[in-house]
Amino acid sequence: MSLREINFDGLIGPTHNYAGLSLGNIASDRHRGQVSRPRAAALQGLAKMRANMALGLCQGVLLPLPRPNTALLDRLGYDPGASPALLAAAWSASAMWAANAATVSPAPDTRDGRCHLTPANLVTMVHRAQEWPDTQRQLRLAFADTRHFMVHEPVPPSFGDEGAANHMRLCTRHDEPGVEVFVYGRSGGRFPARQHEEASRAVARLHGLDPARCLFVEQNPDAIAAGAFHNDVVAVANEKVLFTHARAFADQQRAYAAMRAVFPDLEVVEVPEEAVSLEEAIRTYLFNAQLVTLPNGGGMALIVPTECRDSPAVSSWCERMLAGNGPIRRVIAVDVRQSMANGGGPACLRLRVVADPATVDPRFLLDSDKADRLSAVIGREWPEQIAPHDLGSDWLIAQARRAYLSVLETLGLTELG
Ligand code: SUG
Repeated sequence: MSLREINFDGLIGPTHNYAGLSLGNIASDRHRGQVSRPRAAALQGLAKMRANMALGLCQGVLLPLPRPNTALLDRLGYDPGASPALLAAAWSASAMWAANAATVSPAPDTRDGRCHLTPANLVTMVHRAQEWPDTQRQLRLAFADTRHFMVHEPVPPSFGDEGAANHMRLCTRHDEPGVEVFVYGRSGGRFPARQHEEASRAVARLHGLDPARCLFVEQNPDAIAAGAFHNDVVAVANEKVLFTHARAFADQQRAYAAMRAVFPDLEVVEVPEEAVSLEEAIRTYLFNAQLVTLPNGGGMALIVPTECRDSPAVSSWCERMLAGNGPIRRVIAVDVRQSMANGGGPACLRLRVVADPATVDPRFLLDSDKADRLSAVIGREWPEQIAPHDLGSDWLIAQARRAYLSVLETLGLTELG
C-alpha cells in the first residue's frame, strides 16, 4: 500500500455562470449578472490540473453534475413568474468547487483503517444543497472498493456541512496518523455561518476518528463577516504546516495552543494583518492556495491564484517569506479567474484524498492523454459564453446536455448519465 495525496479537481461544467447566488461570498455578489465564459473556465481548471501533474503530483478529476436540474424546478413549482435566482440555482455549475464535495479522513486516522468520505449536505445555499446525491454517486464509483473506502450518507440537513473546506489535517507525512482539525462558524454577522459545529462533530464520530486526535475550532466571526464564508479562504494546512491569516480563528492563540498540544511539531506560518489585511487576503485568495509537498524532497509549494501576484501587499509578503528559511519553498501562480469571479480559488477547486491510487477507480484519475481528450471535448462542446438571460433557453439546455454526455463518454462513465 502506498498512500499519497491525490487532488481531485472538479471539472468546471458547461453551465458555469454568474448569478450572484452566494450571500457572504463577495466575489459572487460582485460579478452577479456578468457574462461568464464556461469554455475558458474549464480550460483554466484543466491547465491547473496539468500544471500540478507536471510538478509530479497525483491528479484526479470529478465530473460536472447534470444541469439544469429540472427535478429541482419541478419540486419548487417553478414558473416564469418565480425568482430568477431559483432558475439560476438549477443551472449552477457549483460542483466545480470540489473542496465542498465531502470531508475526507484518510485510512491512518480511522478506527477501521479505511478512508472515510462524507458528502457535504451544503444546506445553507439552495444551489449547493442539490449537489450531494450526484456527488455521492460519483464518490461511490470512484471509491467503490469497500476494503479501502467508506462513503457515508451526508449529515442530516439539521446541521450545515460544507465539507473539506472547513477541515484541515496535520501530520508528519500523509501516510502517517494525523490530527484532524474541524473549523466551524457560530456567527458571521451579516453573513451566514455555513459550517455547524454539530455537523463537524458528527463527521468525526462517523469516520471513527480518535477523539484525542480531533480538534474543533471556531472560525473568527469577523472573518466570515469580511467574506471568508469557508475556513479555506483564510487558512490551509499541509503536513506539519499551518498557513494562516492572523485573524482566521475566533481565538487565534488558543487554536495554536490546542493544535500544539496534540501535534507538537506544528509549524505555523502566520500572515499578520499589517502585512496583508483580512480584506486583501479575501480579495486575492492568498490562503485559498494549494499547499503541496513536492516529490523528491522539493519542500512545499504554495499554488496561489494570479490575483496574489498582482497585489503589491501579497506579492511582497510572499517575497519576504521565500527569502526566509521557512517550509514553503515556492509560490506558483495559476490563472483560475473564471472560477475566482464566483469566489472559488485553486483550493476550492480540489478535494484532497490520501489513498493508494491503485485502489481508486482509474476513470477518475488524470494523465496527460486524458487531459488532452478532455480539452478537445471542452473546446468542442462547452459554450463560449453565458449571459444571465441565456439560462432557461432551449439552445443552452441542448448544449449543456450534449456537453455533459460527451464528457461521460470521454471518461467511460456513461452509467452516470
Ligand atoms: O459556495 N460560489 C461558491 C464558492 C465555493 C468556494 N469553495 C471553497 N471556499 N472551498 C460558494 O459560495 C457562487 C455561485 C453563483 O453566484 O453563481 C458560488 O456558489
